[in-house]
Amino acid sequence: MRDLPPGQRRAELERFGLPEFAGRVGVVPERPVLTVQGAVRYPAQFDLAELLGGLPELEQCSDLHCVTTWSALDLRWSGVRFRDLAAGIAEEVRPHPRARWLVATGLDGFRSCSSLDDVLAEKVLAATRLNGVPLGPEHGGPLRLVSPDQYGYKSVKHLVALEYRLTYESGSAGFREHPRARVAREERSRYLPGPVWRRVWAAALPLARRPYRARR
Ligand SMILES: Nc1nc2c(c(=O)[nH]1)N[C@H]1C(S)=C(S)[C@@H](COP(=O)(O)O)O[C@H]1N2
Ligand SMILES: [Mo]
Repeated sequence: MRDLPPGQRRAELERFGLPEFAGRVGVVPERPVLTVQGAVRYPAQFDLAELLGGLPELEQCSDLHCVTTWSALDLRWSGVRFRDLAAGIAEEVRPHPRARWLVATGLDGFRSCSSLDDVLAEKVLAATRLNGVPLGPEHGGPLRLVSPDQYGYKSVKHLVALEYRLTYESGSAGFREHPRARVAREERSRYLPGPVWRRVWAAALPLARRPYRARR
C-alpha cells in the first residue's frame, strides 16, 4: 500500500467541488472552444478539437487529493500534456513576458489560479478521458486539468477559458485556495498552517459532499 500524503484518507472518486457549484452544470456546446485572454498580446478563441488534434496523446496514472482530506488513488487519465497545449497557444496569443500566473475557468464558472511554474510542470495533463472513457459531466468533460501534485481545486473541470496574469488572484475558492497548493507541503489554504486546515476541512467534508451526493 502506498503512503498517502499528510492528512489524507483514501476514498472512491465521486463528483465533488465547492458546494455552491454542485447545481451549476453547464451544457457543453457542440463545438467546444477555449478562450485565452488576459496579459496576452492577441486574445484568441481556439477550437478545442483542432487544438488537441495536433498533439501527442498520452496516458498517465495519478492520485487526486482534495483539500478536504480525501484522496482518490490510481486514476488513469488520458489526454495531452498541458504544457504542450500551452506552448501552441502561447505562440499565437503571445503572453506578456512577465506573466507568471494562469487562471483556468470551467463551464460552471469555477475559477482557479496557478503559477505558470506549477501548471506547466511535466505531470500536468489536459485530460479528455478517465479510465479509458471520455470525460462526462461528473468529472470535467470535455477537457479538464489534472495536476496531481496540487490539491484538487487547481484541477479545473470543463475547461473553457485561460487568463494569463502578472499577479496572483484567488479564484472561486477565495482564501480556501492556496496560491501554490502543493500537496507534499500541505499548502491547503491561505493564512493558517496545513495541519490546522486539515482539521477544519475534514470537519467540513460531510457538509460539502451533501449537495453533490444529493444530485446523484
Ligand atoms: N469546473 C470545476 N472544476 C473543479 C471543481 C468545480 O467545482 N468546478 N472543483 C474542484 C475540486 S475542489 C476538486 S476536489 C475536484 C473534484 O474532481 P471530481 O469531481 O472529478 O471528483 O475538481 C476540482 N475542479
Ligand atoms: Mo477539492
